[in-house]
Amino acid sequence: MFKKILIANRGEIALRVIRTCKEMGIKTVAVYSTADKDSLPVRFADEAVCIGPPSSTLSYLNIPNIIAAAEITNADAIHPGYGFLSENAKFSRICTEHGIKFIGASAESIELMGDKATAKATMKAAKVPCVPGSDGLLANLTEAKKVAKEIKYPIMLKATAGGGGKGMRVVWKEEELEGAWNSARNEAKNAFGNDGMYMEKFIEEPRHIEIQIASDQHGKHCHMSERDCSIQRRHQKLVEETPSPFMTPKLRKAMGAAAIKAAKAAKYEGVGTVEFLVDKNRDFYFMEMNTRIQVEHTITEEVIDFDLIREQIKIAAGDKISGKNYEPKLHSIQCRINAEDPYNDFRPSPGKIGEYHEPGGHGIRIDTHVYAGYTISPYYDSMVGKLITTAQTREEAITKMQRALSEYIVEGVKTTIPFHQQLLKDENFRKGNFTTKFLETFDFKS
Ligand code: MV4
Repeated sequence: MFKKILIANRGEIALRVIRTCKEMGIKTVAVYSTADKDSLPVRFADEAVCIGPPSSTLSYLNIPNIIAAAEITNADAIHPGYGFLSENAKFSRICTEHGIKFIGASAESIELMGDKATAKATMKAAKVPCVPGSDGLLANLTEAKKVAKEIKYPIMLKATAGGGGKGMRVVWKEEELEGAWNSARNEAKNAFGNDGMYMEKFIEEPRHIEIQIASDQHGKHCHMSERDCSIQRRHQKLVEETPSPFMTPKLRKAMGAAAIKAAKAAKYEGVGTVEFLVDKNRDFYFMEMNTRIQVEHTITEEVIDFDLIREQIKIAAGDKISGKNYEPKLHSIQCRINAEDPYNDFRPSPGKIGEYHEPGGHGIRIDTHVYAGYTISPYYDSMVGKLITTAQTREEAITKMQRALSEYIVEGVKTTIPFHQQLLKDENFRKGNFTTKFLETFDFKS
């Protein structure tokens, strides 16, 4: 097992990793920017190294400084958390070259899954269900027209370097194709320096359901049930839950098996997530594979009673997994509490937290790095904390969430708490009747 892990991240996930390391008897090194010198990860880690000024590019994305911090502290592994360098193939490779274990995917898996057209071709070859569309990249507009005619409109153009909705266009009829083709390619070129495009049939009103998997270094894989992440706004998840209210035992079995096929095809090692689109007929299609621990891993931990960070560290150290799959035993919901103004287009609301009180009691978990007097910096994401409730049934988990939200006091910054309170009262949400389009029409009142 590792003796010392450096956490190349900040905020709640850095704290989350430190907590598990402490329980495993592993020493920890926090790295921090000058903006985070008073943070809890810095306080609770065994050692802390400043890696630069507030700007992420100069600190949490600064590979030479992070590697230097690992070398001077003698860390034998690096945990990248989510975001920042967690899906950076170059960083994974540099860690390996320095004899430091990267607690995440290999550079090869990251590269393979990072290029969406290649990822999809790999999945199709492995017989993972994929949305009908072009075979790999489209050579030109003429080919795009031809493929669209074959699969029929509406179609979606997608940037191969994309993700998060950038370089993506829905096209309803041929007259609109040329304009969409040009603007999507431009956007992709500017955002990623890569304008490769592929095409898919547009799935109308899908659900976003993802499967948590784990794969060890010895060829064993398992799935750990699903998370429904359909409640998103501009590709930002706001609420996640497991089980999905749309799930059936038959669908879970099929999606779990497909996720394991995907992990095998990617020669995956570590914990990861296979994202699917699920249509109204419960047909499902591979969307993307995330080669990192995700923000919403928490709800999976609650329903299968399992520490996913511990699993991640054990797998990285070479431990074997049993290969048995996990079934959700409870229902868990996570509300992301962000320092954003839900009444003002969710505009970030950084600043100093005044009074602060967390809800508590049975079935409530809060993963946060904030405290009374803490300043939420404008340099990083505006998460205040993740509020998670777990109960026997969905109804009880929702009721518990409403009770918890009513006790959560965060003064000094605007938060998404009032948004969650209204959402949880919505009849369709309560019935589990929602798709990824839900928030487009959700009538949030000030
Ligand atoms: C789609 C789709 C419909 N049909 N692909 C959005 C982000 C990117 N990873 C893929 N996305 C989508 N791909 C086909 N063929 C709809 C979306 C989509 C979406 C997916 C999941 C969660 C929220 C979404 C919001 C808008 C569009």
